[in-house]
Amino acid sequence: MDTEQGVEYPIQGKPVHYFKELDSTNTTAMEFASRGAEEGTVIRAGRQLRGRGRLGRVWESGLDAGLWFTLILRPRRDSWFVAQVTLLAAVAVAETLRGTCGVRAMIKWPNDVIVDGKKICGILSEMRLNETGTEYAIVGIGINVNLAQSDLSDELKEKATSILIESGSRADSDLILGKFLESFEKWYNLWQVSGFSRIREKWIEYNGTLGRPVLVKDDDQVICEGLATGISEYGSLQVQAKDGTLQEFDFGEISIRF
Ligand code: BT5
Repeated sequence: MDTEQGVEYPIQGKPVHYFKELDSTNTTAMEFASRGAEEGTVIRAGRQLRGRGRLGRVWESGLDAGLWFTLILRPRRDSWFVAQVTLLAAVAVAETLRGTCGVRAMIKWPNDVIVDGKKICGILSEMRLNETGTEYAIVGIGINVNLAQSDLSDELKEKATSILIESGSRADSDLILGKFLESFEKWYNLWQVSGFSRIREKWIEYNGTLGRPVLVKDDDQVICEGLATGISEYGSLQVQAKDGTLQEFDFGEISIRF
């Protein structure tokens, strides 16, 4: 995959646009991408006034103590496969937190990275299609870096954590971003050239989902209760339902609750 010039789809070394404050790095990244920003461009904010999760949920990021950023991609693969970028990004975040911060990060399907059941990172991917396929995809990532327990809202106190809380020491967000981009570039190149299978293997190694009882929800309605048993070749979650059937769920707007 490496060429003499470097990797085929370079992600590192591209512009990182830093803003002290934004509504949402995903919104600004979409504006940059629509105006032609190159693949690998990063939009980063010190804090976000309207950080977004999925389904219009709020992502708390009003403090300058996290790493809130969005990466712009121009994938060559069929748009059908682009949803896999969320799983790929989760693998790169888990690898980075383990390797750089000594935090035992696990992946909760599809878009969370957790430590001992508490969320340390959330991922929100969005894409724009055109007549020929994917015009661009953006991957928004929020990592709680130096948030103290007292920085968390009452709603999050029991269900969120940070690198500071887990490791007991402050971490360097610039270093984490650099290591993430290095890891992401490696997995992204593999994915573009040879598909999802190696990422799936790594996802399984880092996952904190399989073997656990899950409630699968679609738009806050529970649609299945059972045991998470596997992840398909495509990346969907396989669940052994209580009624004995084996069911598969695509990323869509599905979330699971342990
Ligand atoms: C996500 O949504 O987890 C995706 C979060 C993506 C955030 C990044 S930050 C940079 C970029 N710009 C944006 O505007 N967004 C992206 P979801 O799976 O829907 O989870 C949302 C839920 O996570 C909320 O309802 C809370 O329960 C919880 N939550 C909110 N803020 C959190 C935080 N800082 N840490 C941990 N959990 C949080």
